[in-house]
Amino acid sequence: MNKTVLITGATSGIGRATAKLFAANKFKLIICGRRQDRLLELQQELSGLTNVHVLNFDVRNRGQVTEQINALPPAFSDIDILVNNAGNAHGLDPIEEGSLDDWDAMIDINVKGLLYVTKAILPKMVAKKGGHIINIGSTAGKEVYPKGNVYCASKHAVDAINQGMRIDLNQYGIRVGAINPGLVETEFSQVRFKGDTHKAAKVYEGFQALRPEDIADIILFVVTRPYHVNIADLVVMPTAQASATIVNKNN
Ligand code: NDP
Ligand code: 8X3
Repeated sequence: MNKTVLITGATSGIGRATAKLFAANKFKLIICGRRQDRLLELQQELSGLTNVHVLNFDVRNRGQVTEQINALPPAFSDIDILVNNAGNAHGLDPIEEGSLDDWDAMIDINVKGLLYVTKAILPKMVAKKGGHIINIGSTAGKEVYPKGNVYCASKHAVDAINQGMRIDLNQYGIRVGAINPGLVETEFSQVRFKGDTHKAAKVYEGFQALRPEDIADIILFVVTRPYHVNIADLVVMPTAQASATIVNKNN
C-alpha cells in the first residue's frame, strides 16, 4: 500500500491521529498545518514507518496553499487521497454577541481554506481520473445548536460542498465523502474557548467522548474499501450523545 495522502490539520487531534494510523499502514504522507515545530516532530516520529513530507501553510492563504502544493517534490506530487480536516470553532456566543473576527476565522478556515486546498489538488486527480477526497464535516453540519450559529453554518457549507464535489467530480471517477463526527476530545474546545482549559475540559466531563483515534479508524476504513465503494456521508457520535444537545452525562 503506497498511496499518497495529504492531511490538513495534522498537528493535532483528528488529523494527527490519522497521520499516525496511515503511517503505520504504510501510506506516504504529506502533513500540513501552521505549527511547524509540531509538523517536524511528527515527521521525525513517523519517518521510521513511511516517507513524510511537511507543508507549513495557513489554509486561509490561497497563495501559500497553491504554491506549496504545486511545488511538491515528484515523490509526493501524485496525491491519491486528500483529507480536508483543518478547521475549528472560534467562540460559542449568541448571534447578537458574536465576534466578527471569530466569524471570519470560521468561514475563512473551515470553508474557504477547504476550497483552496481542494482546488490545488484537483487538477492531477481530474487528469488521472481518480482519487479520493474526504471532507471532515460535523454533526454541526447536520443540526444547528444554541450559540453554534456561524460554526454550524460553516459545517453546513462543508456538507453542501461535499455533495457538490461528489456531483461535479462524478464524471472523473473521483470518490468524495464526508465524515461528520459529534463530540471528539481534541484541542477543539481549547481553540473554541481561546485557551480556557477549564471551560474546554467541562465539555467532555461525565461521559466518554470520541477519541481522535476513533475517527482515524473510520477514515482508514473509508479509504480502504474497494474502489467501487464510496462512503458518501457518515455521521458518528459517542454512544452517550444522541444529538447536539442531548448528551447522557454521569451514568
Ligand atoms: P484540533 O484543534 O485538535 O485540530 C485542528 C487542526 O486544524 C490543527 O491541526 C490545526 O493546525 C488545523 N488548523 C486550524 N486552523 C488552521 C489554519 N488556519 N490553517 C491550517 N491549519 C489549521 O481539532 P480537531 O482535531 O477536533 O478538528 C479537526 C476537524 O474536525 C475540524 O474540521 C473540526 O471542525 C472537525 N470536528 C471536530 C469535532 C470535535 O468535537 N473535536 C467534531 C466534529 C468535527 P495548526 O493550528 O497547527 O494550523
Ligand atoms: C464539533 C462538534 O458539537 O462541538 O464539530 O459542534 S460540536
